Amino acid sequence: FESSVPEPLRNLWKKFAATNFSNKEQFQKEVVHHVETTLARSLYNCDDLAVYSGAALAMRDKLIIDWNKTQQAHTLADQKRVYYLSLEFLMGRTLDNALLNRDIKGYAAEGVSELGFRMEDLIEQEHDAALGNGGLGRLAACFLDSLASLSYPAWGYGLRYRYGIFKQEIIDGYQVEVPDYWLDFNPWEFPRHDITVDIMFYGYVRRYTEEDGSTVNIWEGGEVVQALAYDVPIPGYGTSTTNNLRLWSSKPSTGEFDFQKFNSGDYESSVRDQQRAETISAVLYPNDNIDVGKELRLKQQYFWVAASLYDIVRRFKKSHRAWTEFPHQVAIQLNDTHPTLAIVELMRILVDKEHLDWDTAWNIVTETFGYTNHTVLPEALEKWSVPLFQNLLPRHLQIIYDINLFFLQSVERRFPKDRELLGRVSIIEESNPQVIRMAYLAIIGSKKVNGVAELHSDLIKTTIFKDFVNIFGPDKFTNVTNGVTPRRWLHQANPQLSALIKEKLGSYDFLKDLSLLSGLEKFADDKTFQKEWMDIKLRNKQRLAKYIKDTTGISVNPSALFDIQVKRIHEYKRQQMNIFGVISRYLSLKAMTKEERAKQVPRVSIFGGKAAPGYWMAKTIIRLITAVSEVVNNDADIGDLLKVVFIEDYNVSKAEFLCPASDLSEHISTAGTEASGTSNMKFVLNGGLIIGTCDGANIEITREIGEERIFLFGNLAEDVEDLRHAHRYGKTPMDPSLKEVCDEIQKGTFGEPGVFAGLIHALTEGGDYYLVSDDFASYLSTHKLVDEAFKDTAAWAHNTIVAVSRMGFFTSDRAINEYADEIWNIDPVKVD
Ligand code: Z2T
Repeated sequence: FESSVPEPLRNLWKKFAATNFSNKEQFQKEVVHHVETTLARSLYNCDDLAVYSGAALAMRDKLIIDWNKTQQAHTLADQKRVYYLSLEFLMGRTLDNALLNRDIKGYAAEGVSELGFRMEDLIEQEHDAALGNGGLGRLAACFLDSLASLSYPAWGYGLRYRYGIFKQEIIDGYQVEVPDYWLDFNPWEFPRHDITVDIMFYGYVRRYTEEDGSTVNIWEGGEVVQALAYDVPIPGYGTSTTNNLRLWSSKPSTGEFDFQKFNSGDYESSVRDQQRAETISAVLYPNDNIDVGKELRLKQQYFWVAASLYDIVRRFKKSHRAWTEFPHQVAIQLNDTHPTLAIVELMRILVDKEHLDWDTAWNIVTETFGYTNHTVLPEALEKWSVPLFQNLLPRHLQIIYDINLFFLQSVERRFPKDRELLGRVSIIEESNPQVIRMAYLAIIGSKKVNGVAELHSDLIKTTIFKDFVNIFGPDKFTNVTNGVTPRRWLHQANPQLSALIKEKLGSYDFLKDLSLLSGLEKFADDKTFQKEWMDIKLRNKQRLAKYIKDTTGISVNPSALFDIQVKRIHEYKRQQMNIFGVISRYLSLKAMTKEERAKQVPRVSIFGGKAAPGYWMAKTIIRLITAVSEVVNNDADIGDLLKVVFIEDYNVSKAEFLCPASDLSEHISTAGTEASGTSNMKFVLNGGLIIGTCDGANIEITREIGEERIFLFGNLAEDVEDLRHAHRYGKTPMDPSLKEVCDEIQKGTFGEPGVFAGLIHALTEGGDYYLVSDDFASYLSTHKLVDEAFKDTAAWAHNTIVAVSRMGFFTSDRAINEYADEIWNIDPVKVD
């Protein structure tokens, strides 16, 4: 190692090397120390927040020591690293997770209890780190946990948004967005004031000819903004490996902050410049599966990509290897197309700055990148307007044109007769204005392209990327089915269930190797075990019932069937179908005699999720759910038989207590639209069953757990096109039960019907694009099967135990090992 401390003096450093707590008393000492010094509080001036902060700071110290050790081990090992580029990391809370991953929660909880506080209360003080919208961002967080737990040398790179996903409030039944300012006190990040990168925008390209006749392109004259690194330690489970998540924050570049202006009294405009720079990392775009094409978003993407690549290249250069070695040292994974500019930026670095010839550079680039696609929805595929792009990144546009030219030339040579092919696969779409198809650029610049569940990976090969399979051959396209981390989504979210499983299996090894859950299956018919299993479910439901009572005033019966759909609100996810189904159930109950009603299974229908602020239909769906809940919950005829609850501000920490409390969860997207889904995995892992369509990972869950343990319904992906076509030609009469529901809404049962006209219109004149009517009858009849099945408690217990015992495949550890072996070609590094 290089060091600025001369060899003979290093012993003093070693003598005083940072140490950290490893038992209860030492932990208490650190907590009190931080409360009294770092926080300047005392025993006489102390509350949950102060003690949470003290505990978090103590934990941070511990993590940072392991972090240092890990980074040194990785440098020494000098192996290939993976860089996971994601615009979203939906981390949730850290304290509980860090305590559990380091296996010290037991004595830490005891320690704070002796100081007069309860660990559960402290944990609740923490603000979620909500730098993501939904599945894509949470997947990135699960992947970081697995990368560290499996000891892979890996870094995450993202943006340090000042405002994460907005906080949702429900006011008079409508969603209202409130800013989520989360950085007030964030003990989990370390600013690295020495790690900064200047990033340029706008400007022009100057081209000149060198003495040897070669042309050189220089991008210059633009605006400069500085990227400042913040590091977040990522502790693995059962290892001291602590990886790094580096988040970039924007500020005015030191050269740029105009002291001239400042000193000459133009204070206001110099402050404006500062604000302009800070705007870049100010706010997360709150859209899940929708592309809006705003300039600021493109600025965010380039800012983050350029800073990250600069950092990666700087680290590579320290090893003094030849450039051609780059792909042996570096794998870069593109989480969707958001970081696709990295392909172009690396070309610019290699060609314009390092003066490599184009072909050498292109070979390096195409050996380095992998691209994960997360959606086939056309409205979500990123396309940048060429004029907008040219103005912001003129040199990058030239490079894209060159990549496209060479690509199209090679296609033309191989398929000389297919004239239309070139237009179809061109990176530039000849629309008005022209647009850049980012997915095509990502495919062309990557070594491997993967989808996130089997059906989805097949669909991208046969639909949106069909031509590219022809051009590059099928081996470039692969599948890595998503997974979730069992540390957060079982051990942390459901400690009682985790402890019961440990009791049966003999150890917590299943948290490192989830396939060991298979050892549970032999207890599936054990009556005492079934009872313990269902008692835990009941306690989790009681906890949720209490939360619902405290936050909404609604009383729900914990022995009712808890039916939960929590995810971003989107027409393709079909929360509208769920609430129409609830209305239908309500109408049936109303039509029953008292005697008939007495035989029904009581239900609690729970919804949660955010609508993108500009997504009017999604907001209308929320309004219908809240309107139905107001009517149903206050109908004396109905009582406990049906309750409808909308949980405000669904986020990671709420998911942690919702997943363990479900009997049934809904994953009911129109077949072929949900790439994978990951909450489906979390719910089954926590002993719930699923009602779902043949879509995304539901299909693989069915294969693993057995079709007798999942309530599948609805049309198949292969039939969707024809069904949509039939709607367009007016050949599909509305399903009669759905018609009744629509009539009831239009009668005004749920308030002014005009409010919901858009929803009805989408089903009728709108052509029912998401096939609600086509699937409605089978949706309702499948819910009847659920009711019947729920009456047989022993069979239900059996099925949920068997299902959990077969969920081993859906750990993110398996997914990460597949990426490591098939895409990145990386090996773990031992740190201890
Ligand atoms: C997102 O959460 C997902 C896909 C996107 O495509 C964008 C966002 Cl923000 C651009 C989700 C998928 O909808 C979901 O099916 C999948 O499980 C998840 O990504 C992780 O792959």
